[in-house]
Amino acid sequence: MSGGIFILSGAGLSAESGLKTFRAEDGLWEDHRVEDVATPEAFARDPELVQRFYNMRRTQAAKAEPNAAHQALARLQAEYDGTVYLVTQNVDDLLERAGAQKVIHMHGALKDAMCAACGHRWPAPMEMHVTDPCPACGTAATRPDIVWFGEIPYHMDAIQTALEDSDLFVAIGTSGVVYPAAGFGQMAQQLGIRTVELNLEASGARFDEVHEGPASRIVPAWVT
Ligand code: BJW
Repeated sequence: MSGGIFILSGAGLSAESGLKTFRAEDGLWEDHRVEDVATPEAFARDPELVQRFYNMRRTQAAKAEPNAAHQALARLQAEYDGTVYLVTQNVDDLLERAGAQKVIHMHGALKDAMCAACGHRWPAPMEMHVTDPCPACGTAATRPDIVWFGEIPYHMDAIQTALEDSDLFVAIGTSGVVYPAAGFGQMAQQLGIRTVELNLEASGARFDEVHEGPASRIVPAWVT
């Protein structure tokens, strides 16, 4: 046992910063389910619609401020006498803006653009369009650097290593329906790691300990 703490966060962490979750009743975007917008097929079918979705999300995320839960996690990472791995499914940068370091963004980041033709990445402008040329190869195949359904999440090797280096797994504000992240808790249990869920409402998955309530209240309370 190394004493590492593995924290997996989801949309519930940023909900009180004003960023919508995906599967709440109000989680639809212009009547689209996330599965209909966040797929390579959706991008191929209607790239401008998908770009508008992410342009809107990028603007919202830039205006949002970290909440008490982001701040508590950054404080925990700075003060804990061991490694706190922050693995997030969120594409906002609110953990970093709260002072967190080395955040592992397994589903990509709104602040980055990617060329679908050559894979080059660069900082995304606030408004992206499919006609924008890639600065490296010149092809007009610009897309947000986001992991869509059917694509392989980022940093899976680092995530596995972090899990193996931890003896506490904490899931915060995630519904636990999207794989592979949904399987991390079970992987932790198989490794003999204690599991904790902090969520507005329990997800129903098996955890050793569950705390219900808004992240801005229960995360600082748990960290203390
Ligand atoms: C609060 C709160 C407050 C609210 N305080 N809490 C069948 C079986 C198994 C797998 C599959 C399958 N069919 C298809 C798959 C694969 C698929 C998948 O899992 N689909 C499921 C829907 C079934 N997965 C994939 O395709 C992934 N890739 C993959 O599997 O590749 C294969 C592979 C993997 C590994 C190695 C090798 C190969 C890719 C998934 C990409 C997900 N992308 C999205 C969108 C892009 C990002 C973006 O635009 O932001 O990521 S989908 C969306 O869901 C987003 C999120 O990151 C993700 C998770 O959602 P999250 O964060 O849990 O949010 P919600 O809304 O669901 O839940 C909010 C939670 O917050 C709730 O619990 C609330 O209670 C709580 N809450 N307010 C505290 N104030």
